[in-house]
Amino acid sequence: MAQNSHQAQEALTHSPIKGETIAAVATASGCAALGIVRLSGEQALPIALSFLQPKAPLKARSATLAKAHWETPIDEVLATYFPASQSPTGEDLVEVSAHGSPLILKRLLMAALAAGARPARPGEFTQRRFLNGRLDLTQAEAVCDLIRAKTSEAQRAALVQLEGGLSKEIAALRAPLLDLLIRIEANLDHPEEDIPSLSVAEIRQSLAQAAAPLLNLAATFDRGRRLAEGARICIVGRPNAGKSSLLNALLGTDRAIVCASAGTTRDTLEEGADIGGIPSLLIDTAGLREHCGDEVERSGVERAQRALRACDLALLVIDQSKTLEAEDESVHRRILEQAAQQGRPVISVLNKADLPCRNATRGDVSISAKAKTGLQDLLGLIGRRLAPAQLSEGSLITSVRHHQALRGAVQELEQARAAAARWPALWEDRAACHLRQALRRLGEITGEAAPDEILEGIFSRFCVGK
Ligand SMILES: Nc1nc2c(ncn2[C@@H]2O[C@H](COP(=O)(O)OP(=O)(O)OP(=O)(O)O)[C@@H](O)[C@H]2O)c(=O)[nH]1
Ligand SMILES: [Mg+2]
Repeated sequence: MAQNSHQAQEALTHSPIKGETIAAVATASGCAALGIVRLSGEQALPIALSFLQPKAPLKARSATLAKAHWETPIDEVLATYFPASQSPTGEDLVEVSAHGSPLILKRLLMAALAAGARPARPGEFTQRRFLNGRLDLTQAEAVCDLIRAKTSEAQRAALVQLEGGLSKEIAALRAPLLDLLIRIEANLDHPEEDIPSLSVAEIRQSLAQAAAPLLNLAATFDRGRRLAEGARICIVGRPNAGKSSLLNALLGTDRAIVCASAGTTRDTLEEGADIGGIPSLLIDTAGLREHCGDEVERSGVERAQRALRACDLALLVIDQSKTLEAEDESVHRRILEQAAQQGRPVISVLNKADLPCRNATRGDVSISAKAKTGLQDLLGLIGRRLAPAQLSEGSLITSVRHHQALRGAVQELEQARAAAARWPALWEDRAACHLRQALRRLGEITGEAAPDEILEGIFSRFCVGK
């Protein structure tokens, strides 16, 4: 291999230096009809032209046919040049679209690296969009969510965020806080001027009014998190009730071992599924007993209980073909009581409906996991329990980071209210301090006040080339 080829290989494996033109394959690995290599930075155009032979000069924002050549011919490609003023990254950008062969794309990338580009870090194109003010942090995060969305609902929520829906809401939440802070600071800084001062009662009321929409937005997190991460649906019940059979029936595959002997499932078993548009994680668990036979079974039961505590919805599977004993009743009661205490929905699923019914337990739905009957009713019920409200048009909080920042801002407002009550003479200083903190927490969401480690963490979640 020629020397520049070695240099390119080195650049592929060594850590990048900041502030240069970056290059990456922007399409997924593997063979495909098309593949794209992107370059962004001051030198994007000359670097691209070092390995491209276009028939005409590259025109801004239009595709030009060119031959790619580096040491030997690579491919016939389409190159599109976006000058900084019209480029998504806010700097010169060239996209080279070639046949989607991993070898072709690797050689195009190596040609770019040999000409002075450096390999892009994960998410660096989006990071440059953010740093160049083309989008704020919530929009940058939405790019990642959009790519990863597993259902149409999750995709829609990410699109609202990408279009600036969340940023607008945060701006609307900040406005009254800023207004309040300005009024308090005007009083503090210019007590001699005749600015009408706020009474303690007024400030307390204004703070409560400002906190309410913050709390409403934070409350969408439960639903938003389910959309982003998936709802955890835990299948629990007594041994042999048909839990693993239900998991298999919902997945449409023989994922879990099913056996006539009780105590087959020992460990928890998780599998992703799309349940009524909501990405879900179905969790099969060991049958619950009050007295466990051995240590493995005890661990299995503990894991089942942990999964139950951490789930969004429990499916309590009850074998309706069996006469219930005292232990069955007490385990069922405990599951229902625990879920009620924690405010988690439970669906009682009467299984084995293909067999004669031998108990009078009232369930929410009757199915046969074996004969696969009643499953549509169950799916409908799951969808309704997980998404009781109609889809709102507004933003949903889907990220833990946004939720924590919102909660933090609400806490600061509560502390400002408390300060106003506790120190009637000195409240203005303290309230102003908490208001500034609340504004900073909201600024973290959009990126105006986000520390470097938050930014690093966000962009490292991206794939290379995005
Ligand atoms: N007739 C009938 N049998 C079923 C049905 N669902 C499950 N079974 C049978 O019940 C037995 C136990 O099923 P599993 O799915 O392994 O039950 P489980 O609750 O996972 O059991 P453990 O893992 O031991 O707690 C197997 O023989 C299944 O074939 C059903 O709807 N109808
Ligand atoms: Mg099982």
